[in-house]
Amino acid sequence: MADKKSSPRPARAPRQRKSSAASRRGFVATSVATATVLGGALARSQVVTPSPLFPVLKHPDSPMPIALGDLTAIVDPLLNEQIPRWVDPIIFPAWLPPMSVGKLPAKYTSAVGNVHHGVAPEWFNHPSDWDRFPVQYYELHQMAGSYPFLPSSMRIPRTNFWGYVGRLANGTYLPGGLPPSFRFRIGQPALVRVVNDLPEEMSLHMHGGHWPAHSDGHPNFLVLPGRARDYYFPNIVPRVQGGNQVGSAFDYTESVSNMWYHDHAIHLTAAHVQRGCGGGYAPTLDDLEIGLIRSGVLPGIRGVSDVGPEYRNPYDLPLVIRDDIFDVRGQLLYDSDGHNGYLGNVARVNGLAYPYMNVEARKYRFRVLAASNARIWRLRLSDNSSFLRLGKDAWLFPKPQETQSFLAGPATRADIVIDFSKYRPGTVIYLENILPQEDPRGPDNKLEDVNGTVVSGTPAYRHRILKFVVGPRNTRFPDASVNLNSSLRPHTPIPASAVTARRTFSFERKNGMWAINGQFYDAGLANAIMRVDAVEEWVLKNGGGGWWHPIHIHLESHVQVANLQTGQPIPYHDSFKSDTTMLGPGSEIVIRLKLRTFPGPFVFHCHNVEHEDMDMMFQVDPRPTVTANRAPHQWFP
Ligand SMILES: [Cu+2]
Repeated sequence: MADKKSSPRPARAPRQRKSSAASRRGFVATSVATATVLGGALARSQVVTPSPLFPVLKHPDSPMPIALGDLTAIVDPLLNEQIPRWVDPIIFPAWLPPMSVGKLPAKYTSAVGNVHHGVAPEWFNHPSDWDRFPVQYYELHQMAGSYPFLPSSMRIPRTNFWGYVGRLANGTYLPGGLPPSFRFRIGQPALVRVVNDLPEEMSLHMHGGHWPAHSDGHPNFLVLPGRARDYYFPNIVPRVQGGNQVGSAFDYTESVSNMWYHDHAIHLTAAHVQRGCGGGYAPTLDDLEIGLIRSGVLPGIRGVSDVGPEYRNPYDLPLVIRDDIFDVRGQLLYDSDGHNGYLGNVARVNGLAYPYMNVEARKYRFRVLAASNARIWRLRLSDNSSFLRLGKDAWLFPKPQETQSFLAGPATRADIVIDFSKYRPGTVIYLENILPQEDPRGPDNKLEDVNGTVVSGTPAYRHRILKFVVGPRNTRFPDASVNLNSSLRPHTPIPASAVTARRTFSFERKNGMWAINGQFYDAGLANAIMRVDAVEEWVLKNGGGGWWHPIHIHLESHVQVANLQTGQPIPYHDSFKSDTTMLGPGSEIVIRLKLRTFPGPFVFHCHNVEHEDMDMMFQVDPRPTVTANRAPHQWFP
């Protein structure tokens, strides 16, 4: 631990930047706010006694351990036009195999729960029908590394980052610059031992999941430096009737397809996500979705793209999109913009700036994740052709939607299928963003004007982020059959008659910070208390100022049922299950949700992570019995 403890130098005032280019562009290298955040966190971390169980580790892709937070040498940012395009092929996250299945890994140093932060009580006490398949055991480390994220032709130093590294059964670590990809199966529990090899407190949120409160990445249920927490992911769906009675039917309309993971540490989420602790990808399969792949409806290789250790699906791939600022040394720069939101000037797809991808002339499924801190994207193909959208956030739609574009704010997922078979080999197509945004407040549009499926005319703003080069199709594997008539995941609406309470949450600016109903986040206060299994209707209201707020609710999916601002029907792609609902200026959207299975506390918050950190976040606390106590009814430090 000695090298790690001594390496982060105390933050000091940044040097005056030499060039005026940076300030002209408006994405300034650093700020007092940044220095305060980093300095405070480092100071706190120094009093933590590291556990002897988990010595600091060297990232497998790094020449040496690296400490970030070095603000002693501030240099100019790279301008967007200094980044060459389409130099390197796209990379994809490596799939992390479990260290063992059904038995404790030989390389675990202690039994489940026998780590500093323990394990969820549900690990020891849950209904027997949760476990259809044996437990998959993993170990995930949060550590510093470096990787060549900028185009190789720039001959620039590798970019330092903080990220996630998976451990393998033999005790070695999975190399690579991207967070490894978990692949979960509904009915198969996972136990992920998360070890913090970084000098700040961390919290891991598996976004889109239905988890015990201990394992949900609550911002105060941390993994302290040198410590570990056993995250228990039961990978179950809630029951149709609620409750936890063995044999009571599961609600498979709630099965998730697209989860992702990122940091959620109190007041540090934005800085951690920007350094690389975000954008981890966790596709999840249930019997229905496995059936769609096996029968050739969804892209895959029959007999191979199935569950099991050999799983491989070259036609079903993640595209994790974010925007960042790099300096002329190739290092990430961070500016929270006074906690308004970090906007980058360089688009990255799966970590790389402006990569290209060779595709076959066939259908590809892309699970697109907007993993930006604050940027809102509207993505389309450069020829404005239509493609299919299969789902939003974690869930598949009942049937695909034909679309020419989709809106994706922070944390939004769009599950899409692009059919490249209509192009001749050699054709070049780009994925491009057509939504300009210069201000963290949001785009200069109404939400309704940019959330449509049709793009008419030529957009004034076109930022190409990924180049597709179409090649011939490998005829060994048949193309997928998915089309507008394909049945995907059934959806059962929540009837108005089931609603037992209605609440209004207004997301607003207050004293230069971010509040809900006039209150800042308070870990000691449960802001919404109800019985487990309650069905509620919430009005999510934009409190004004032209700000956009993507609102993320933990624990359960929610469904948009009315738009009180426009009175218009909810568009198809927002009509089913979501975990994040976008509020544009003036938005007032009614959602319904059932809060099943797990007692709280859970959080809900704006997913502009700078807003979340300061302090637009509330706690929802479903309880076995409603009590008058306003403090969260359980707590897991
Ligand atoms: Cu916000």
